[in-house]
Amino acid sequence: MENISDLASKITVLGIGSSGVKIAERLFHMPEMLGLEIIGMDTDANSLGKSSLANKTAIDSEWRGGYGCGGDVIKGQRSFSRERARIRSIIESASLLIVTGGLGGGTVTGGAPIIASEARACKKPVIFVLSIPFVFEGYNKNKLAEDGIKELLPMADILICVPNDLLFSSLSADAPVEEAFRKADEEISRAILGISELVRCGNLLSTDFSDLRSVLARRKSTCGVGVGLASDYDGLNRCHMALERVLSSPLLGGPGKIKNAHALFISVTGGSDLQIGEVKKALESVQSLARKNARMIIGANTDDAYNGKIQITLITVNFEDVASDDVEEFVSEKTFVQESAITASSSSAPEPPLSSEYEQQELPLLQISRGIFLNSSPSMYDGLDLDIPTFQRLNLVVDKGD
Ligand SMILES: Nc1nc2c(ncn2[C@@H]2O[C@H](COP(=O)(O)OP(=O)(O)OP(=O)(O)O)[C@@H](O)[C@H]2O)c(=O)[nH]1
Ligand SMILES: [Mg+2]
Repeated sequence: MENISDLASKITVLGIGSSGVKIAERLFHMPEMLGLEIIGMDTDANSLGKSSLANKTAIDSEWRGGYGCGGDVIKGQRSFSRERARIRSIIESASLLIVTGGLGGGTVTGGAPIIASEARACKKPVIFVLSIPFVFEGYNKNKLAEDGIKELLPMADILICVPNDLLFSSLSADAPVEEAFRKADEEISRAILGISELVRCGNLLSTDFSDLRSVLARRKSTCGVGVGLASDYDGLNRCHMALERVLSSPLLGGPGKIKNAHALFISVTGGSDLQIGEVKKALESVQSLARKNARMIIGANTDDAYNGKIQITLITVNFEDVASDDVEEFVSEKTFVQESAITASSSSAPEPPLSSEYEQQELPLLQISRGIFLNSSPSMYDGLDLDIPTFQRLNLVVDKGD
């Protein structure tokens, strides 16, 4: 693989286990998925049969009889081991493989490490986007998931683990379990779409392939992902809205993840109406929240499937082998970063004043969240969004009386 366009030439998304097939199905029906090869693979013939995926394949049906693994990881491992040749041919025909599913059951937890080892043998990059069970699913499922992560971490190029419990931040307490899983399908499939956008054509701003390769090559802990999609219906400030949604994306785990990341993948995708100013604002805003020496791998695309929309995807990566002085440098910097703040430009951010113990500190007025109005249509009047507090809308500076 020589460059980023080779990596993007055939992106295959492989949904494994009953959960992975559901996520793959959700992705399959998204209008923006064009160009992705989507395959569902499960030991459970019954659940596979119900899927509307065009490309689905029962695995190890001869031995398992199409009954699934019943939560037994060893059975999952054996099933995938018996099908190594088939898995290898999927990997070999892909330029980049994205594997998805929910850890905690037998098929996904047992099968994922086999896919990782085959991808290693083929020297093909593989990204895992896997969910961690809800705590209410019980200790055993969570323990299986934890063991699965330990096994996968040294083998996966990128392992994005999505704790399902994070979804509670965007679910009401009385939501049925089915709705919780539907939400998981939606968030994870959108994240996969965003990841694939990062390595796609990059017709506006091409991802630096050597940077991407060096990040993939390093040992990492699990990664976080945030996706924000906004459309013209969100009003004039759709870029700002998409940024807000990235930061409050349940799968990111809070803006603190950006501050702590050693490397960040950011992709901005829009239709032919995407403005360069929007791309600039998105990139600078994320940059202003990150540590100064964080590696930024950025890409921007236009695609007609996104006409009238803008999608920002952010992946946070933490390296395991970072020297302690690197971390200290960051700790001293982060004191001055506002939690959840989006500033228009990192370069225009004021330097924190050196102050004595008794001097009044600057008021923390950087936060420009729309708060509870985040998901509602803006109240526009005369071209102004009235849900944005007046002092921010008019860019007022508070007089400290100096
Ligand atoms: N996103 C999503 N996750 C699900 C869904 N159903 C279950 N899960 C999650 O995925 C985990 C694994 O469940 P399954 O995918 O059904 O298990 P499996 O890998 O097929 O394993 P076996 O059924 O033992 O063969 C569960 O513990 C849940 O956390 C779903 O419909 N969507
Ligand atoms: Mg199953």
